[in-house]
Amino acid sequence: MPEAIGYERVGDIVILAADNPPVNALGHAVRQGLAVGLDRAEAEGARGVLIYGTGRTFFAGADIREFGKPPKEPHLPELCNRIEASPLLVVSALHGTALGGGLEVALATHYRIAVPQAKVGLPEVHLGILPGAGGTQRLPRVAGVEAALDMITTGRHVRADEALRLGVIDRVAEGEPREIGLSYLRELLDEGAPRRPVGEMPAPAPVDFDAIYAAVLRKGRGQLSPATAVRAVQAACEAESFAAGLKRERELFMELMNSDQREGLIHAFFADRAVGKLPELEGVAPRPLAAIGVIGGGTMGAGIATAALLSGLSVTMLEMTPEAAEAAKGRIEGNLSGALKRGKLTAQQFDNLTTKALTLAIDYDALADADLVIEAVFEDMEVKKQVFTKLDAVCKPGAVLASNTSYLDINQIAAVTSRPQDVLGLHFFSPAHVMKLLEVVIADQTAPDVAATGFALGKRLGKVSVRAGVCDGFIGNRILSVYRTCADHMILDGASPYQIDEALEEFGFAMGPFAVADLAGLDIGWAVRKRKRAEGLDPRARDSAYADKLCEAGHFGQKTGKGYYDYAAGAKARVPNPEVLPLIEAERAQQGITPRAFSKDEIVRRYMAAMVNEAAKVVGEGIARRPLDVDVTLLYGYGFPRYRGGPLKWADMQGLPELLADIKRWAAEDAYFWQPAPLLEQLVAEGRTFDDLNKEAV
Ligand code: TC6
Repeated sequence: MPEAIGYERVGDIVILAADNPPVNALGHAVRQGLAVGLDRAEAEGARGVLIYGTGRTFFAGADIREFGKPPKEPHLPELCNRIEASPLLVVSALHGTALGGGLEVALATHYRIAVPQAKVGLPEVHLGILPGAGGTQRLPRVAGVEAALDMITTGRHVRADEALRLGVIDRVAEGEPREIGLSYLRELLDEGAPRRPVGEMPAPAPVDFDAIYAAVLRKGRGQLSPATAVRAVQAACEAESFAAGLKRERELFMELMNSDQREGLIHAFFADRAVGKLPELEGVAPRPLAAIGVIGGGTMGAGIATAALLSGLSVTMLEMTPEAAEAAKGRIEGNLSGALKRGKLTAQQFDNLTTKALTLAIDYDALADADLVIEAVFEDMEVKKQVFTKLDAVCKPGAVLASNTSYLDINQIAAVTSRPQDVLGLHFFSPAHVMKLLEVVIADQTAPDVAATGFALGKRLGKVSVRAGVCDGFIGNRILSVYRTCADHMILDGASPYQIDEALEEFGFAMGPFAVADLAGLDIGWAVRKRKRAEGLDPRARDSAYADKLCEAGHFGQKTGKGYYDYAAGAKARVPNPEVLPLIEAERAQQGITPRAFSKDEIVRRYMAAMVNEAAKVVGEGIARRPLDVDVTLLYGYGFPRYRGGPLKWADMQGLPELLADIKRWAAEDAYFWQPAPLLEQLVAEGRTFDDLNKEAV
């Protein structure tokens, strides 16, 4: 008997206990252990079998690391059918997270009991697949089509009380899974309860699956797995038998299993977990964090303060005047009232956060006791230097001093203090209490425990933290500025902002770059352009002034009601602003450019090649440690479609030689912009991929 499943006999009951840390994934040894255990229980004349998991959870799903490798028997669907067909009474006892294949095993048992804290779900769609071990056939039979479609297409985790209401489980009880499972099974045996195979239950009545399929497909913005799962649930209702439904589920599952989207989503799953693992910080304890200071209460500072308050930190908000401090408090209250409305905060908690945990101040001395201070003041080096000089004078020894700058050189900022080892960048994304990404920017002299404190803060705030090195724009904004420039070049050469947005939204971006610019505020890009021109542009760089003219006319995007789009009818009903194309045409005429047509395919290819090429430079220079750090940055901060895995995973799947060939071809038109990244050239020459680099770095 493989060790992954323990076999224990208690009277006429056999207990099969999974022991496969950390999450009892249903890998080969576990599946085999369950099958062998069941055979033995039947051969030894037991009357009932209890399945549960030791450690922190019931089975959290199939072992994702086995995907893409040759499958080994017993396969999970057959195992589920085997469990269901057992002549013994089989019960599962759930705790932790019974997810994916884990819930499918539970649905194959005849009765299910769970502890109140347990959660169940079929999150396979987030991995680009669908529940392929009978979940799409069994769940609608126990919970009804509507609930099954909701759980399967959203992948959401359902708490035990709701699962009980929906009929997914049969009972909720306090206690250890082994004990509650045993007493439930004993009770069922004593009362002579029958086996209850879900596969023998009647098929549910069909609904309008075509309409649901279309709605789910639209909502998924190109992601196929949720919509394909609808077709599998349809088979539960319409196939001529349970077995025929299972067969259809299998076919649809295999279609998804062999898709690029599955590869992209599973890459994203592991990249999420790898990004915070930094060998250089292993074993380094972060500094204590209880009270933080935030300087500047604009949108960004208020968002950071909100996130910190929600995580239980006390916050001192420093502003220039009492009026500005009150305005900052108003912004924080506005942010928190969202959590209040959604029921995430009680009125009492809201009051505590805004009165007790938040302190307003206009004097730097108020920051004397802060463990960590984040400045979110105006994006100007001189202003930042003044702030850090003052912080150096008042903050206690060992306090971490952080800048939320999105572009500026943290080394220069650190140099004005007497303690550069305590300084780092913490680059949040707006709105900071909502956006998941945090770039932890490590400067030349940042001490390891200061870096560890940056990551600890990110974890506490529920962020996905990525380590970045110092350069103009760090990982995300540096890459953004290059692909945005590529979009600007396409506009000069003949594409329209609307065509570009449409092509990229079809590719899967949440919003196209021009819609994003309108949302962020066109004044931001304007300020960056002015700064770069003041620093001196390379004479070979193409520049254009049409976007400046839009700003000069007072059009800053959504906040002024007009930008690339006109928002008179609301943010969602964006319509092209008629002033934009004439400005572009005038610019082309002035630069002597004859516009040409761009296909959507060319737009995507150029935009993505610019992104990948700069990303390769960012990795090659060590600004990002691994390609996966870039992928995670773009996924969480820049609306990159998760089902494509991130730009460098996408590049691997496209083929690096083809991408490099495109870049070299375009270099003939603009050798300055299209300079191939040395790392990309190296990988192509060696026949390797970005993912090879990820694997070597782990
Ligand atoms: C499926 O079931 C398909 C069935 C059909 C078949 C026909 N496999 O997230 P954490 C690892 S699809 C392998 O940090 P948490 C994870 O990589 C599956 N490994 O912990 C990490 O490893 P590391 C459906 C897995 O407490 C460690 O476990 N199920 C798997 O924050 C700890 O993970 C899902 O999609 C796995 N299935 O969250 C559930 N799961 O330490 C996916 C985790 O080496 N998992 N690992 O980095 C989760 O959502 C979460 O892991 C969690 C625990 C909620 C279970």
